[in-house]
Amino acid sequence: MSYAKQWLLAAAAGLSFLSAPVLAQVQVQDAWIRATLPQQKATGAFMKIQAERAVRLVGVGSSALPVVELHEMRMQDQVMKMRRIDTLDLAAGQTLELKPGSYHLMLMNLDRALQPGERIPLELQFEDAKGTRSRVQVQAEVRAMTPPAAPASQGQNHGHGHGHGH
Ligand SMILES: [Cu+2]
Repeated sequence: MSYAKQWLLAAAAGLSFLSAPVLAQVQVQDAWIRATLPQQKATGAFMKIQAERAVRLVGVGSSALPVVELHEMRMQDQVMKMRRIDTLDLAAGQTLELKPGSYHLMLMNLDRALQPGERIPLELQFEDAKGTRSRVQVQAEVRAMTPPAAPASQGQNHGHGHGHGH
């Protein structure tokens, strides 16, 4: 599929006089969401974003979730703090990894548990230096992650929580 995409980009570059539709200059890979427990209202979504040209991430959303925000996490006075940010700049050629403990999408006000193996559509909106906007849609896979500490209740052993991704 990436071959086809590269071919399309090359074709669009070669045929630019044909007012071709704006093609995304951004690739999103390895998008995943941390699975939630039934009462859990929020979780994170993570991915790798690669921009061929400098772009700004200006919007995030999902047709399947009530609230999606862009967040950053950073150390502040030796405490990890999370806050919402409106935009995120990517330099040309940069691959930015949204990952636990860093930038992430925050999925909030969840009304149901997100189960491992589910696929959830996420949409990112980018703006380039000319102000042209493009959208990238991805299907993020929900993955179970080993909790940092075992809960005090009786342990349920799910044997599939050890994947560290590819
Ligand atoms: Cu967050």
